[in-house]
Amino acid sequence: RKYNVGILGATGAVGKEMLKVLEERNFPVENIRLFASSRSVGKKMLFKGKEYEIEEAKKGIYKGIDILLGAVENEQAKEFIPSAIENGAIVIDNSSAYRMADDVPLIVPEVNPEAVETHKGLIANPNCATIIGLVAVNELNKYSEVERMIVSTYQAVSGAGSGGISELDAEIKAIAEGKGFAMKIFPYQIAYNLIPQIGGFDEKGYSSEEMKFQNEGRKILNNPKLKVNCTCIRVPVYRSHSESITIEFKDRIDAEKAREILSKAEGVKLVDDPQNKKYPMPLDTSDQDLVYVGRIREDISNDEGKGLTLWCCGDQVRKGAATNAVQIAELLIKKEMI
Ligand code: 11C
Repeated sequence: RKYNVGILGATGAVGKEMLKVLEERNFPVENIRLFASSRSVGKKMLFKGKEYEIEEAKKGIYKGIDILLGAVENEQAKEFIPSAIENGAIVIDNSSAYRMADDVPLIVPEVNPEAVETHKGLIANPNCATIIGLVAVNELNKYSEVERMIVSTYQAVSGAGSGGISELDAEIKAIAEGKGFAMKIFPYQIAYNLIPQIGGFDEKGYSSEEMKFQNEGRKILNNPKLKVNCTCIRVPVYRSHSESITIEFKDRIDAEKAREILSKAEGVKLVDDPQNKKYPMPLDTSDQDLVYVGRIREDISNDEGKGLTLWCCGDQVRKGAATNAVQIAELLIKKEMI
């Protein structure tokens, strides 16, 4: 059987990648419909060599769509998704609008595929840094429960959409030419800089992006006691997010055991031979789906031998967003839920 698929926000960085991933993975598509804002109406996008015209996203026009992949901001997600569900579509939404709702499963297919069985028309795709970090720790968590994580993220400009990529490019060019430039997406110059802010800050001084790792991590790992202290940094890298993660486990674990586990973990590529300069780097993980994990070492500040530190990188646009969403759609088919 083939399916009628829609992409809401088809012209953005994630929407474009969703179309590419559907084609690459040979997803059983009967027909595809592409939705975007009125600005893009009439433009065309290619899918398997055929041109498809972009339609304006509106309420009430989703009849006949089996699966709608959402790649719009929260505001548009809230405006259009209820209507798509009413029209009979199963929606897989990449925004954060519904992630923490009780009746909406939040899924990383390598981690909690069973959660898909509880869906009521809407499934949420987690935050990109959370997906990448959880793919890295998932199998270790099965060996011994993760109790606490200290995470620092190094997030690519693509996390802010295609505008983030063009802003970095424009700044590098303007600086090389000795010209001035204006910031639109980021609050400060991102070229040759780091910005320790992604999202707004709460009363304790944590940014919204930083709290997603704990909140979404608790839901995905089904561990309401999980503690995560996260610092999120925007870095001048195009599209792979990187993370330094120090993990505190329930039981003792050593680096060798962790390497053995991660060498077989789904969705992971172990790249861990620092003596020979082999470790994950964001350029190496861009434009593919695996999360690379390396620099695995015992946490020398954990006297009980229950701590590990690792470094991981993953393509934010793909595994952190588009691929994860398409994998959820594949899960629906595999489980005969559509
Ligand atoms: C960023 N991770 O890098 C953000 C963008 O929760 O899906 C995605 C925010 C989210 O800016």
